[in-house]
Amino acid sequence: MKSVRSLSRRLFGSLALSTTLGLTTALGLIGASAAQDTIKIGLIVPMTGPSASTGRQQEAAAKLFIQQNGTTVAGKKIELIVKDDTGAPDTTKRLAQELIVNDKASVLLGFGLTPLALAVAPLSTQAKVPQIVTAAATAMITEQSPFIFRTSFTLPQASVPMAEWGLKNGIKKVVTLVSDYGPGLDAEKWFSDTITKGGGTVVENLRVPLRNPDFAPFLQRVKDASPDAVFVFVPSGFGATFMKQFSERGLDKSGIKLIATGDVTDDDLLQEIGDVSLGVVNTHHYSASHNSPENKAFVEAFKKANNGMRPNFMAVGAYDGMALVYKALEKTKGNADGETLVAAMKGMSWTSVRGPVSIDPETRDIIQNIYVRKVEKVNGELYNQEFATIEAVKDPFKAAKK
Ligand code: VNL
Repeated sequence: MKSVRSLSRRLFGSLALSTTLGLTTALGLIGASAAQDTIKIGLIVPMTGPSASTGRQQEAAAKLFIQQNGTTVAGKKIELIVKDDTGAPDTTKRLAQELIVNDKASVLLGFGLTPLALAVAPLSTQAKVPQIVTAAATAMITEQSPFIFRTSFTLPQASVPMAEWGLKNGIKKVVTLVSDYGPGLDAEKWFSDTITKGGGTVVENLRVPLRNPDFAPFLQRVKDASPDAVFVFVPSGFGATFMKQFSERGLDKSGIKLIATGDVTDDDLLQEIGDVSLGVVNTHHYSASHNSPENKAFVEAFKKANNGMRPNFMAVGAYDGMALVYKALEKTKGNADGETLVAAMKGMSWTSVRGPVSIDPETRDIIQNIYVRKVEKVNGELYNQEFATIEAVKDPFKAAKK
């Protein structure tokens, strides 16, 4: 636990975790959930604050999944309990405790930002309750508890293919610009290392505070360095602010190419970002315009149920998190005991709306395609149009340790 706390401090300076020792006894008394007739699933996400769009998307997707797949699995009734942690780790932790101890939830889903996922890791270990991270994407999260699984993605998974594309497309001199916390540092490291190994140079690594970011001074430094490209990561919900300042500073007309992870050109914000995003090449695991029958049906149903809202990668993370729980319960014949569910979830594979996915049995992280996309207009609307696929990508951070 000590290492989780120090890592979390390092990743998110000011927000420290408090100890959970007092809870150990209470959690030790739990374990009756296997015999329950109703299986409770807790979804903890930010529904307010700067990451509210993540909560909105994830709640809508989890509800759509239940609407489409029914409220009964293997003879057990499913109850979804949604909680708003406002993006504050202490709140996430308190809500997780309440869901585990009072509601006897069998599984927890959600975790909109890395520090929120880390705050719950010691609880999932102690209570032996599976914690499915459907949003946060710092690579090391899944290492913090043997009960953590992930259906979102990792930043190394998305950033290495972006660097490889750059190297093949004449990008030699780059500046990176990332939000200064876990996923940003992952994006910076894996993109920079790949570019450098391939013979390119990284002239500056710029880190922008996560909270209330002012990109202007950093964009000036990008301009002054005049690289071939600037590689950017900001979390879901922050892309519009970044792109606005990018064009206000004239970077879109500077000849410096903008490349990014798909978090920046998030489907949820792309229309709002507008034409300044046209032509931006980026890498990610999901686009609302992914061309498959499963995705077409998903996007249509999601929009219909949510006043036309377009699903983004956060929606898909939660939709697949629910799919993982349902599939595991089918396999265990409705047994929701934590260790039984963990065993069932390892190695699970299915056809997601993003393409084929599986859960790596060793790391409990998702293995999935990463797509190279370019922002284009399709019937008057902006989309990340996929034009190349890197198949079955494992998280490079864990693969490198072997
Ligand atoms: C994280 C990573 C959050 C990627 C994001 O959006 C994202 C995280 C809220 O790990 O905190 O797009």
